[in-house]
Amino acid sequence: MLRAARVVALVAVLVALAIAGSVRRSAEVREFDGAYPEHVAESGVLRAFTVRAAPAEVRLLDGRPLQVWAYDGRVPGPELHVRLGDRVRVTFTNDLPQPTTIHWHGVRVPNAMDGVPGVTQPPIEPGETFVYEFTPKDAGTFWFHPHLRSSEQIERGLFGVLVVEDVAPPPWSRDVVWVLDDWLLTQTGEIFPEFNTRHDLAHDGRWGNVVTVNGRVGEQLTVHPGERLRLRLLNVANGRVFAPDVSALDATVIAVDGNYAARPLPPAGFELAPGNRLDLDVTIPPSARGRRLAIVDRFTQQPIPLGEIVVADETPVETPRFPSPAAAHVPAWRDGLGTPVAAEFRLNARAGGPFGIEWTINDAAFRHDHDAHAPMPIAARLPVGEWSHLRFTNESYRLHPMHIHGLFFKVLARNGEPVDEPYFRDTVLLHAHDVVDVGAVPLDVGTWMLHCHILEHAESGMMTLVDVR
Ligand SMILES: [Cu+2]
Repeated sequence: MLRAARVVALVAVLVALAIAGSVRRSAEVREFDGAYPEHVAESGVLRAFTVRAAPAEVRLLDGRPLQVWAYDGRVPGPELHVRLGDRVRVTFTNDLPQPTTIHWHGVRVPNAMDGVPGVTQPPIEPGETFVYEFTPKDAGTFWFHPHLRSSEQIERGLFGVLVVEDVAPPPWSRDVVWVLDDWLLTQTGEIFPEFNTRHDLAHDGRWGNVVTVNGRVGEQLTVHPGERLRLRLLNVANGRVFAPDVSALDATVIAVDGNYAARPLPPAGFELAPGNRLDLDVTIPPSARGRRLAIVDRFTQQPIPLGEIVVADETPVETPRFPSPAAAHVPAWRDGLGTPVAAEFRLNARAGGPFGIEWTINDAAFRHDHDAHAPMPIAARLPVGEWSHLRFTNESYRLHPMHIHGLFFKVLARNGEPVDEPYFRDTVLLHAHDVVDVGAVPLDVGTWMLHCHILEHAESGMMTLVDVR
């Protein structure tokens, strides 16, 4: 009798624990409900593109010819525009002297379309063709780039933009992408031919000596007074972080890393690390007629001019009126910080590896190129559709913009201080010795990469996998 009573008590305790566990999980999951979706309604439209990567000569920077590697012979590569629900088919041919892949940064694709060599597909050898096909589930600003020897291939000019438009896009008078980049050139104006140098590895990757917007120095965008435009900023640099000062503009941030924010936000203080996107809703007031509105980078001590919006000296046009689309459901997850940490990623460096220095996650280094004989390690296993509290701990003095494929996450705290960023991210910048807590409800099953987006850090080991099941 006594024994039966004990069994009943034990079962009751176990059931109570199980209920408590599921309630604990589902509080964050319930709050997440209505945020970015598990599925997208297909439009039935197939958008087929061909993209070819090959060496090319283009007139860049100040107009001089430059030997690059390019998608379709242009830098930035093609700007692919599709509408939410459209199926995207990209028939890609590699005419580079190296194997490559394409990764669709920020796009929730089926795992097999993620472009990670040795994990989701074999490298695409020179002369080979690979077909990428997926239906983006989120509207916003995304980009694509190689995921093999990326510190060299992206630096040489391989990057393009994927804009997924809303089903009913707000009636901006203009929709413009500014691709921010920098180039390390030799004295004779060639791309500096050594990659993954000891200097790059010991610092924040390869920082260039020429900063460009859309491949040009001193980008200018001419607009009519009164216009209202969407300006999509994207950082494709290997290592450089930008802090765009847009105070000359009447602008709000409406989307970060693709997805709309919960509300329009003041643009001051945003850092655009490699991989990050920032979408601005810009109104050109009629009073700006005839003026030049400068956008300047203030991340470094010396401000760097990025570009100018040149307002024509003419009769203002009527400003499009519509509510800001920055009205997404973003969970607050105020109690998320108190939940157990499902996985911690400690970021550090040590001597060793083929470059002399290797960057590590949880004391492990992995390189696509040099460690391809071994399976890539899995640093965390996350339950699909459930809450995960993750922590990045920077044990080094360097910058690390940490990027996770296949999911969006929200920053919960920096260095223990709760923060409320009313938006999701796919890349978060850690400064020296930062500890950043994030929360996520991954919806897409797969083995996804987690890596530093300073490409020299990634290339020398700072990459791992998270498995979502
Ligand atoms: Cu890093």
